[in-house]
Amino acid sequence: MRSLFACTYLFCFLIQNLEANQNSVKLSKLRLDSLPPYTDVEYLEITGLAGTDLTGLSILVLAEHGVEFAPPGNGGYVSALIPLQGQIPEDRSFILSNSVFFLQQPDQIASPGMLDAQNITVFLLNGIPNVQVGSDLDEDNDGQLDNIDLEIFDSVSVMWQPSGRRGNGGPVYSPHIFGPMGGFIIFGIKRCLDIEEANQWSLLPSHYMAGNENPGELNPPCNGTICSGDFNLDNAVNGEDLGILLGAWGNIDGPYDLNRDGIVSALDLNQFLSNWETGCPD
Ligand SMILES: [Ca+2]
Ligand SMILES: [Ca+2]
Ligand SMILES: [Ca+2]
Ligand SMILES: [Ca+2]
Repeated sequence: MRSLFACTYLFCFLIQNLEANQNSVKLSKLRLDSLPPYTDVEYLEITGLAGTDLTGLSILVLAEHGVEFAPPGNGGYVSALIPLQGQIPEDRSFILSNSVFFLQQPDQIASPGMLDAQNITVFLLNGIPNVQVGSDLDEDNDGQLDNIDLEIFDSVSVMWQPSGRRGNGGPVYSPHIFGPMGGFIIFGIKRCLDIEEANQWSLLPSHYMAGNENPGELNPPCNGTICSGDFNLDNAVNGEDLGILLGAWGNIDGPYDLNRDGIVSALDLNQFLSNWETGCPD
């Protein structure tokens, strides 16, 4: 064990600056709609390092404009522009919602404008663009925003119908697209924080209710059964896993952030070392 402790100290000097910073901020949950009875619930959750000041960032939501009967649908309409206020709380989960939200107090009250049964795009931006709600940022509906420069920290599109389809089928504007799901309405999505590289999202349940989802808490790992520290899934925690952890040093989130504080640092190395001999539970 002595060599392991030596290893701990060796890497202590590598402790990352844990100061909150806006580069860590990203979208983590979108609740667009719900089956009855809570059909008005809509919220958007943002995560990042605890204490990060959100001043100067904004949420921009683009949706469709009614139903156009000639393809391609009419997308790119601004349905919400929300300058963010406050900071990422200790639980690393900042919730923006309209006031009907009841599972958890919102950190900021505003309507996210994520219209039901449409193709929408949600941007997390650095800065607050000079656009108005209701204006069309893609007049030729070619899927490219016209004459606007956005500094995009993060984005995701929820595609209900394939773009170009007659009726609702407007273009979307993020490279990260969830859906379509064969015409089924997508009520909400949550990000897989543990497989960050792939920018993966998974489906939220269609009913908004306690026990179905966890607004105000970090998303559970999508990989589920990985035991803490067995990164290569060979049922042992050993040197190979250590190499993987060190290779991810300083990463924001991802599967190697064992204590889920948002960054891969000496705290995770400590946890890894304490699991070294214990291995995976049966
Ligand atoms: Ca365009
Ligand atoms: Ca348009
Ligand atoms: Ca392993
Ligand atoms: Ca960590």
